[in-house]
Amino acid sequence: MTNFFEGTEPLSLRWFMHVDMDAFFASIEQLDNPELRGKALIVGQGRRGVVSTCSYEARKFGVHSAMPIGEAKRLCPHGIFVPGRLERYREMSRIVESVLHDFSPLVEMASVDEAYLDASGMERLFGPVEEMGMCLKEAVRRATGGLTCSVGIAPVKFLAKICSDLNKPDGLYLLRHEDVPRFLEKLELSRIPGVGRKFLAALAAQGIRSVPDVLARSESFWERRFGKAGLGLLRRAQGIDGREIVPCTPPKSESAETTFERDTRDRDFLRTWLLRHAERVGARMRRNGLAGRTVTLKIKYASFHTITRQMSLPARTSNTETLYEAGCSLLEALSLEEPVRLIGLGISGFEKERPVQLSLLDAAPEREKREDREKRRACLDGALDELRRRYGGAVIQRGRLFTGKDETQKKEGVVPDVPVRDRES
Ligand code: TTP
Ligand code: MG
Repeated sequence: MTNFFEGTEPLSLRWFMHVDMDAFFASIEQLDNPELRGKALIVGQGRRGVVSTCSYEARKFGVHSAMPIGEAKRLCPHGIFVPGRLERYREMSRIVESVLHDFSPLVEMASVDEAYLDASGMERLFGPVEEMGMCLKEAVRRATGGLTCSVGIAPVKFLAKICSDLNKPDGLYLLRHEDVPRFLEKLELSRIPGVGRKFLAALAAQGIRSVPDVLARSESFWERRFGKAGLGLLRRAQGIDGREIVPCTPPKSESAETTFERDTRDRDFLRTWLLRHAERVGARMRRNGLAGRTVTLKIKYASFHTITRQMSLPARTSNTETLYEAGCSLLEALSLEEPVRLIGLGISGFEKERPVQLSLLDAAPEREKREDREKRRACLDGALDELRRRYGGAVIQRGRLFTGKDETQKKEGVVPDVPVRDRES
């Protein structure tokens, strides 16, 4: 009988994967604007600002992150300088994150462009861990429309991170368990996390310049001389890192609320604000791939008395219009005995978005109608999100946001942009 696991790593082996996008901000700029491809591109804010990052073409001239823009201009006068679009980078980051979740249930986003995954025991799904890494790189490339990343795979977290940097860009480096001692022996101390310039100088003053030098000293030496940092270095030099993946927990609810300059009983005005909140909350949910079921209306009266009203939708949604309708029906049920000072709209009961669920309580024709409507709304939201992503939030506005009447609105009828307080959470 053949062994089922023949040819694969034993399942008990731990594998950590570190994924780091290549020249992240600059690559996104080059992806969105083909004219920038192959050019020395520097992303950084303002003439007196610093470089956020630059393309690999610019790195050849010595430009790097955190360098003053002025210096980058001196080193690379023909470079193209762009200010950067954080919102777009965050959006890409979320796309990458969602790809990573297809490869492991344990994903930790360590920053906007890097993540750790627990890749242990995935052989039956993806084949040997190296193949899983290749598959993941391809999936990231496809989902982002062409961005590359570099992957490091190792038995512990800190080694995985070091490895992802070794074959950049578009690299993959696998450090096998049996190769760890040899790898560490040759590892420069400055590559070990926690070993900065000062620590390095202090070590050099003691004649400690390599991992074997570190291992040659006793635990009590490290504790006595360098305390916690010393013991930390000794552990790393031994290849020890007990840190596990800390998965990011998605938000449990999304909401937006506004306090008005003047208290109001004008229902049209309040509905207009509900639509605005529904747009913001809906857009955030769609960006995060979430859909919720419980809609909450919050009202604070002039006396500061605050009430909330909730309703449960027949199915999870992230559609602006559906949220808005739910908010309006909750508002309709209120008598507004006092003028309103604040209105808020929230949604909870999240789950990752998936096809609309069937409900046994829903009569079939009704359900079909609702599902149809939800699909149409999702198309509209998708189109609006895309337009705003490309051309900015102000490029397109729902008609109703122009027509709500209230004396606090500007002449052209637009809801004021900056009320007293505006909050999202
Ligand atoms: P990094 O992963 O450090 O850099 P990178 O992705 O641009 O390049 P590499 O291929 O070497 O990984 O950082 C990710 C992003 O974070 C980077 O694109 C821009 C931003 N960033 C800053 O804004 N300031 C900084 O000082 C650094 C280091 C990064
Ligand atoms: Mg990077």
